[in-house]
Amino acid sequence: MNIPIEYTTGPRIKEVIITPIAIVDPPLLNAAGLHAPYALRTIVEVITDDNITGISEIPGNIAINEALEAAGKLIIGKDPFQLNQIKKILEKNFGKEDMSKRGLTPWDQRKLVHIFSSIEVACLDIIGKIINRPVVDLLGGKLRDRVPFAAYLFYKPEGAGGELEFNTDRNATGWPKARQETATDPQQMVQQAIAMCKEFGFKSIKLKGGVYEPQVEVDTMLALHKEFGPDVPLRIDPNGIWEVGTAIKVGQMLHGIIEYLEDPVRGQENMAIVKRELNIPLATNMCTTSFEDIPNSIKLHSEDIILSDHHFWGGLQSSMKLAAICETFGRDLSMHSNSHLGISLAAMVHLGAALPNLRYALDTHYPWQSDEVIMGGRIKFEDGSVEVPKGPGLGVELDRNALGLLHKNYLHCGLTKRDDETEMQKIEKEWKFQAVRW
Ligand code: GKR
Ligand code: MG
Repeated sequence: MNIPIEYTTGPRIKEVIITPIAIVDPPLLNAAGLHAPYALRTIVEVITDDNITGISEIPGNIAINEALEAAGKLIIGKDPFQLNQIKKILEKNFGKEDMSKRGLTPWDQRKLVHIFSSIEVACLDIIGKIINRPVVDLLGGKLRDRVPFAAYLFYKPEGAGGELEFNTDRNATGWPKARQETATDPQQMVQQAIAMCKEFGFKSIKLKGGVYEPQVEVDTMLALHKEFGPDVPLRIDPNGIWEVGTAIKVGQMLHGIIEYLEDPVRGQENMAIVKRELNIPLATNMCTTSFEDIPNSIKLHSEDIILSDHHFWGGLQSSMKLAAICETFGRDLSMHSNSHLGISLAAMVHLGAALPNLRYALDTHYPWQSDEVIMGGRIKFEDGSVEVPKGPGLGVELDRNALGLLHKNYLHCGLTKRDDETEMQKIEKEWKFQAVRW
């Protein structure tokens, strides 16, 4: 008989606290429009009856936060070690989430994956603190001490985000200066890349495309290649906005200078067609985005690299499960990102350190942010990589003062979800999001 074990001793979850925050975000352009002056995140604290607090961070969205409030109530009294049981409880109450709920945006809009990710990461933080081990040890242990990231370039108008939207600090130098400058043509993008790589030491570069006519973006890639040479791997991600024919032409023009092409088109079928025509690895965080998508991905060979994201794949342990699938079927695994702070970064680093194969540097938006919500301030990058935090659990602690201020930002900014189309219409009235544009 299948009787779940109920341990009579050990910690129980007594409280779940959900705090929405708004962090300053520059006006970055992408296929869906423009980033708002603030990016929303949600900080989750899970507290046990013996007062151990586990923390996590997920993308902010009022509908997800409301569902998370309800989820928090369901897990009161549960043992934080029993993650399988917690998952079942959540699945039972929220039902299976149809993939259509992901939406057409570059980011994932499903609720359950975010909810489970936030609770799982916070519980792993608790478990790590109880057994005095870093989270990476709960994922099978560390295979590297440092995790490499890539420079993530964005076309953008002038501005650094926040209250001073589109204002600039005239005294800024180095990366803080480049971060606020206009970058809309190939030479300006090269300058952005030079400043970002100098500050963070990145050794590979990603361009967020899907903003301009494909030829402009190809010219940007060629200019980056000319500046950085063959030893700096390049990638471009138009978030599925190209037609199949366009993607094939762009791929041919960039052949030999890119390490992979990310989501050139929408859908696994189209990705498979593009893949057959080009001898370039394809990566995705848009067409194979859940375990349900795996069988078809394997059947069609829609991509070579899955860009996982623990916020969207249901947590760190699920991401390890995905890593095993990738290893079995000869796929690579790397990581996707959205605007984020140090709790998410710490979780990504623990996961990155445990992944069996890590051929490609991970994505991160972190250089674009200036706020932080953890003690000790911003996490340091050296030579483009981040050291695995050494303390127990995630190895980062909440800075309550910063949390309070960032929550105030949330209350003042009036944003409740990410809506890049509306932001874009503030500078180009007629602009409309198109899932496929060129
Ligand atoms: O921040 O504008 C952005 C990106 O477009 C982001 O939303 C994507 O989800 O970085 C992401 C990606 O790789 O597709
Ligand atoms: Mg992408």
